Amino acid sequence: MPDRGGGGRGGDGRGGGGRGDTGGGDTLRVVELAGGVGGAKLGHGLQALLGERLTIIVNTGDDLARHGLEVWPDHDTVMYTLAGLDNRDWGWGVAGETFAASEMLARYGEETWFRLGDRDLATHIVRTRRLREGARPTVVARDLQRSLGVAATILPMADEPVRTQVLTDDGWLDFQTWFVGRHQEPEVRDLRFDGLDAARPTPEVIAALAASDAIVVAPSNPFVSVGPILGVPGMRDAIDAARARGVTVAAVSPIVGGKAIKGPADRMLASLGGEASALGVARRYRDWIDLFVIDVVDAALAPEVQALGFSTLVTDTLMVDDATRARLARAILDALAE
Ligand code: FO1
Repeated sequence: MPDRGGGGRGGDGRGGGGRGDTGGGDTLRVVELAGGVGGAKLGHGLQALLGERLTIIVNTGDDLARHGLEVWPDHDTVMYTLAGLDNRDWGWGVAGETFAASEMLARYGEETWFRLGDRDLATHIVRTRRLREGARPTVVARDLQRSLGVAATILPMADEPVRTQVLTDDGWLDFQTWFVGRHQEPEVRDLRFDGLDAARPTPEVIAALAASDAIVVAPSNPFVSVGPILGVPGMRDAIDAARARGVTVAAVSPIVGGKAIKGPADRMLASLGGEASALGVARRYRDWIDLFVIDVVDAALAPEVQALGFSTLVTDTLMVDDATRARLARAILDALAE
């Protein structure tokens, strides 16, 4: 592995704490498009520098109902991470979690392969009550975040339900049934996003994009995290309108050295067409991204990525702790502020 001294413009690892330094980029109003773990880590780094000037639009296609409760994995992963409550070993759920309720659910014959911890269940109980009382998902999300002290704003991409389905040799599977229930093992032949055509960006999403100075696409799965967000009718128009007024869209490659840091993005790139490399992702993003952020491991790909029309930032994109989360955020904001 090359020296991860920070590479290109990589920052100095400061970041963290409130406004960060007065370096470029901290006054920017930034919108991050995010899926689960990768989006949460970068969002944590961005929040350390931007505070309430950060808005994160999260994918809702992974959402599901369990035990009669509404569970929003991507939203909750981002929320817990930005609240400093994230389980660093798993990347999802709450640190120090217990599973007493889950054990009791199993005794009643409930399926517990999708593991819901005791603290996590509190989130689903409050959320489900509010939704049943008629509150909009966006409003419920915001109130949960405020209760946990999250400074940034995390917005569901739409308030209408969207459910990702995965086609395998065993037929169509709900996303979490494939991702968790089947351990991502069956090869993905196709994807479907039920409800996507009837979904619309919320007024809050439209307003955040209209007010943004920069848009950052997290190192999330281009198919099942970024894909559904972009697929919401009207979302691309809102992003294109931002670009037309000079907003730069930066995307961080979710593929490093031909591999996904976490999750199935590399295998999906291979099985759904495309190349499991940062270049393969760049090709998918080429008509709406301005700046492509690649890891130092893939520095040799920079000329080919630039040939696609992108500017590139080569830096250390591995986020293994608070400092490296903030360093990547700093490097991106500095590049965006240029
Ligand atoms: N991922 C797992 O691999 N196993 C689980 O049992 C599991 C439970 C779970 C509960 C709540 C939640 O918000 C996320 C959970 N995840 C679990 C992660 C989740 O499946 C993925 O992180 C996202 O859907 C992908 O972005």
